Amino acid sequence: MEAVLGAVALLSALALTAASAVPLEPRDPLGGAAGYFWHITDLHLDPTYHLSDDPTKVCNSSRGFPAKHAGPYGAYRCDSPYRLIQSAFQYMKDVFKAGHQPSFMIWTGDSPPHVAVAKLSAKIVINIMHNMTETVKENFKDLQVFPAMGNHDYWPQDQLPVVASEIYNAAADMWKHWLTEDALSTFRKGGFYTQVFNCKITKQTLRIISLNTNLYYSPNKITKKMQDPAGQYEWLEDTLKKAQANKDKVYLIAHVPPGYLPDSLRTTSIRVKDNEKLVTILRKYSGVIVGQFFGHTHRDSMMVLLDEQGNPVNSLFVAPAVTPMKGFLDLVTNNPGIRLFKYSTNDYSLLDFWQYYLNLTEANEEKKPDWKLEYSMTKAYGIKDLNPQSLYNLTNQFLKLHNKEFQKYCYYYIVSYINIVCVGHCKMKQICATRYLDQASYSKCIQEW
Ligand SMILES: *[C@@H]1O[C@H](CO)[C@@H](O)[C@H](O)[C@H]1NC(C)=O
Ligand SMILES: *[C@@H]1O[C@H](CO)[C@@H](O)[C@H](O)[C@H]1NC(C)=O
Ligand SMILES: *[C@@H]1O[C@H](CO)[C@@H](O)[C@H](O)[C@H]1NC(C)=O
Ligand SMILES: CC(=O)N[C@H]1CO[C@H](CO)[C@@H](O)[C@@H]1O
Ligand SMILES: [Zn+2]
Ligand SMILES: [Zn+2]
Repeated sequence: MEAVLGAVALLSALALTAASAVPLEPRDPLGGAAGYFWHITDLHLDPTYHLSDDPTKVCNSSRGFPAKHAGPYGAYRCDSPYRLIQSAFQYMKDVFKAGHQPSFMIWTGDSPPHVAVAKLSAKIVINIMHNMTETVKENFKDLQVFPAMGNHDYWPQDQLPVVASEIYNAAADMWKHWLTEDALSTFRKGGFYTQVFNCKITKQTLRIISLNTNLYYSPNKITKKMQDPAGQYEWLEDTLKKAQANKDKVYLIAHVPPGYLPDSLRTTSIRVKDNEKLVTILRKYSGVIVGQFFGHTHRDSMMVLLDEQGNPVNSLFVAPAVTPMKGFLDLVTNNPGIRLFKYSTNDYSLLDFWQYYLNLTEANEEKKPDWKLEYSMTKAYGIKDLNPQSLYNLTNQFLKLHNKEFQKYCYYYIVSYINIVCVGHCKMKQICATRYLDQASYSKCIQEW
């Protein structure tokens, strides 16, 4: 984040106000050709959050740093107060008040707060995951939810194991409500599963694959020397092969994304060797995978996977966090965000998404959580859908000097937290990360910039 921080400046020329956006009108006839699903991620509840005259005492997640401008809905230096999460869920229900319902929700992990390992325990982590699960269930009674494990959904954090464990078991019990016995059986052993989404509108089968990419995350010491932790690669290939044979369509969901981080140079989110392996599998089965959804970075970004010939074959989306905090040392953070996808009921291809957000500063000032539409992907960027070719063409636009779409992309990257100027190395890192997911093509992009 340092480089972006260095380039922080106000862009007065840029008219990027949320007021110009048209909110989703739930009363609009859907025409029968589209369905909707929510994507929420990185809730990071901090149960210690409370208003205090001493800004260092507002929340344990600020780690003793002052949480300035703390208010009832949170602070940029703290993880989420319960009230913030409730306000997000309330807004999500309001969007669909008029009758239409979303088909399902994907939830890509990280419920506990960013606090020192010693301040948590397996019991506390399970309690917080249970609290978040119950809160989702209470708010969305009949909604099918597909969760994925995050690196914080474990204790000690990041150390997700390759065998049955107390926490996998506890999560499986909590999520019984949503997942089948088959799904739970692989989940209990390795934190991953696959399950079909039963849709009454279409004969096309949608298969969800919830991958435990925390097994490939570099801070995970258990899996460091393993070729195929928990046999997940073999299982993934096998699952994709069967989906291909059955002509299923697949949505892949996971917490930690593949590819390169858009704000640090030459840094993959998962280990380099695992990134290479995963990208190879994703390319091989790009014909069955129609969407990929991740969290973890807390930022709003997209990637388009290219095949070996450089053709765009898959669209990947990283949704921003509900928590406004990234790490206690990160000064540029993000506003809280939630995302609604629109898909075609014919083939589950992605038509659009609406990114909603809470201006936390404003919410605290007004003491009212006024969640709003931040942008719609197709309208903001002038593209016709979210297919790989559309996203690839958009990244071509980004390359141009002073490109307006790219300036929006950088603003939305941190959920309209602050206007940033992203040029030079900042732009290079962002662009190379959007379209080059493997080491060779990414290095080439950096070298030739
Ligand atoms: C979750 O925790 C909050 C406090 O952080 C509490 O108010 C709420 O009742 C809890 N909900 C459940 C379902 O446990
Ligand atoms: C958020 O609210 C603050 C305070 O009202 C305001 O200064 C800022 O411009 C708002 N940001 C956005 C993106 O609307
Ligand atoms: C992408 O750009 C190419 C070349 O400009 C154009 O022919 C094609 O129609 C565009 N495709 C989409 C989906 O925007
Ligand atoms: C702000 C806050 O609630 N801080 C708590 C952090 O955790 C310790 C215990 O480890 C509590 O004593 C503090 O009150
Ligand atoms: Zn997180
Ligand atoms: Zn994470």
